[in-house]
Amino acid sequence: MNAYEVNFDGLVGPTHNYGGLSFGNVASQSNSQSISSPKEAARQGLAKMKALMEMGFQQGVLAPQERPDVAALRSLGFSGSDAQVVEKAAKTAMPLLAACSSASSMWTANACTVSPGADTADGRVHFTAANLNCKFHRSIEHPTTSRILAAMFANERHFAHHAALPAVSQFGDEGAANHTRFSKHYGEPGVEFFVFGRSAFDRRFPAPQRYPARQTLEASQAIARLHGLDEAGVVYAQQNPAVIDQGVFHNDVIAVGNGEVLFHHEDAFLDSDRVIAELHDKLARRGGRLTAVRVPREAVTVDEAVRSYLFNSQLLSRADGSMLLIVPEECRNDERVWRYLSQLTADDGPIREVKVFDLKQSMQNGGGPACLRLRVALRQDELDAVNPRVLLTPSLYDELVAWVDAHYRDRLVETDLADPQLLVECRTALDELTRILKLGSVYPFQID
Ligand code: SUG
Repeated sequence: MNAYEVNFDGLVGPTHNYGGLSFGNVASQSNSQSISSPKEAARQGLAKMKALMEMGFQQGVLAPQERPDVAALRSLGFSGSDAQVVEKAAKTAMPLLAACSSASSMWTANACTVSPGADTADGRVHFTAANLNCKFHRSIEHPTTSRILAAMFANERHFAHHAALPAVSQFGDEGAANHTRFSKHYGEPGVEFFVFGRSAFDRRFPAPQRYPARQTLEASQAIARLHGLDEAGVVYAQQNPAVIDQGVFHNDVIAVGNGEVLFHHEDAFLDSDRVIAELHDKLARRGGRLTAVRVPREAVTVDEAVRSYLFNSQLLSRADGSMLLIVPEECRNDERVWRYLSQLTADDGPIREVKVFDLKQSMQNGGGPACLRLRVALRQDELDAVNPRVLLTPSLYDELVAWVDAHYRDRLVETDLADPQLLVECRTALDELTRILKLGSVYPFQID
């Protein structure tokens, strides 16, 4: 049976703004309070989705969240009508309103961790929503994420959904941004690679000194258990704490893998040789042959990787077996990174082509091409069980662009978040979106 990797890209929400909310994410901090354009951001994301669809890849779309999150503000003690809640928060606690207004769910690589049916004990595709509990503005995403995923993957025979792990730092979980799956074919058993930043209980693992390590070993292990993964097909690796301290807040900022290929910086992992050897052995036992494309620091420094987001690229398998790398424009603007990429595709390796996309609106908050998508490997029968309205077609693309143009603002700054009209605009837009994508009632304003 045919099997595919389907990329579900986050549709950027109407409140996209630069709140400077993510300590440890260099772009988020350095663009704090810049003027954003929600309309442009959403259009840039949709343009990438359309381009991939036109290249013949399976492309889906994941809906944004209701923001400002009035329920979260109420849980923090703001009261009155919804407009009053927003108004009071703006007056007395602007940072809280900014956090509750973030459009951060656009980075769907952090929505959940997915294990394909070929890897799990019960043969179903398993999803665990990420608790994202390292940052308040992201920790409020998972309840709605779970409802949206359940509306997209609604067939219990094929799909199993798990609630987010306990929301404490010991189980800090950032979803697929720290999870990679290797396999010879998407429909066959593969190797799931979990990269963690620290251990909650085992002091032998060194922690970063400057910036937080968001993912714990214990969270990754819990997900492997929940998904029913066989140890023979699981590899754990510690991210190098030194690179976290240089701004690599997720593994997907320093490595990307797909099929039988791992594209990584030489400083990405602690004990790198052992990690690559274990991946190689376990994949070989699954009938695959790992190719590790290791980028030396002489060619690209960690700092250059963080600035250009070279590794936050999408590594896609083409029909002829070769691979295509989708990179952000920032890679072309960096002379050394671009030179490296030109050399990479000229060599005889697996990556044959590079395509560049303008994702500046998302990039300025530290979200590149790979952050914007959630990968789900599906066999044909599983793909047939997905809510068909969330799979991109030329007509859905047109509908979504028209929807963005009708509802999104061209420009947003922090003081606009205090405008109660913004809340009304967002709810009107999302209500219409749930009809376009046939999601049912997934937002708090539709349920409560
Ligand atoms: O969690 N930025 C996100 C970026 C997530 C990128 N995702 C992956 N690497 N997979 C984060 O740090 C910034 C929001 C702000 O500052 O307004 C933010 O949340």
